[in-house]
Amino acid sequence: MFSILIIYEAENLELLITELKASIPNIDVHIWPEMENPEKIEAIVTWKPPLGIMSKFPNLKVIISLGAGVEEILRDPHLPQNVPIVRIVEPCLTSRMTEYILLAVLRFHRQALEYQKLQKTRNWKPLPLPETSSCHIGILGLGILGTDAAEKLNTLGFPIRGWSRTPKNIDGIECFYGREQLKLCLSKCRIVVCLLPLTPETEGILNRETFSAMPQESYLINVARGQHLVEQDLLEALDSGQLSGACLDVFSREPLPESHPFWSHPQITITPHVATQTNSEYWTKPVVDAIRCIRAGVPLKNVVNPQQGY
Ligand code: NDP
Ligand code: OXD
Repeated sequence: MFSILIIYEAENLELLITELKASIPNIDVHIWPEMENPEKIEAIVTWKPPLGIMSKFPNLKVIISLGAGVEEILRDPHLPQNVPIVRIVEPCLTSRMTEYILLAVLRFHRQALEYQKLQKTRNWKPLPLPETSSCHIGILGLGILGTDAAEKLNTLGFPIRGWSRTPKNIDGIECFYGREQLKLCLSKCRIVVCLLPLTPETEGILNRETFSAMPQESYLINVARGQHLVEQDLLEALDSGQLSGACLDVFSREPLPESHPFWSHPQITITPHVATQTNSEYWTKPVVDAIRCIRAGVPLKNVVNPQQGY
């Protein structure tokens, strides 16, 4: 018997459990904190586990993250060193993220907020149409999510600049890499989308210096993590006109406190960490694949590198 422990508070885990049992022979599935013997647990399926928990399972063979971002797993100082961590990579997670980014980009590009204001005052006032071919978009993070968004935006005619840690070569995308090339990458970008993992290198990367490397009145979309953004620097950049607006899906404190100035800021659009999401229906395949690989002793896919932090 191969024992799996799910450490995640979600509704509808029943579907995942039923499908795991139907897809993999000889498994039993426990839901934290109900579990008889931690020594039996060989796989953990989780999202934001409590600190210190991973050290309790001496026979653990794999940790499967239900989130694409794994910083909440890696922050545990007692994380076992030799247990591989795999993270969810799933077509629906990717396409929903791209939908969100397209919505945020087009809302800004096609002046939706301006027209909303004009409508409120019954003002029939056509604005000059923006030129798509000269609206550069910068995508910070050219991984699974960033590459898909970059390619889809590019097919709409936007020139795309992408930034990653290591060099990349992607058809139609102008690629930059490393800290030295960040400012160069940003220098033409009227819209910047953050799709980086949260690591010690990327924390606070959306700051005053970054904003001032962008053209005046540019637009920020942060769909990665709240801790990428220096909040005060954003407020100042909006006040000074360096940025003309921001669309934020993630925040350093979630839920965003009611008293937070972002809520009522006229140039900030807020959504509650929903740029993309998956649920039980979509988790089964990646979780089953990872458990099958571990049991068969074949290489896992989408393995996290704890040293790199993603
Ligand atoms: P990937 O691991 O596939 O891609 C990460 C990208 O970031 C890679 O291109 C990597 O470079 C680049 N990168 C990492 N560190 C640096 C650095 N120091 N400097 C420059 N580039 C760097 O991640 P995903 O695309 O799957 O996901 C990205 C993030 O999106 C997640 O970590 C998560 O935080 C966030 N997310 C948000 C969601 C939401 O609903 N708001 C939902 C899902 C994810 P290289 O290619 O060279 O390795
Ligand atoms: C993720 C998220 O990382 O939902 O998957 O934020």
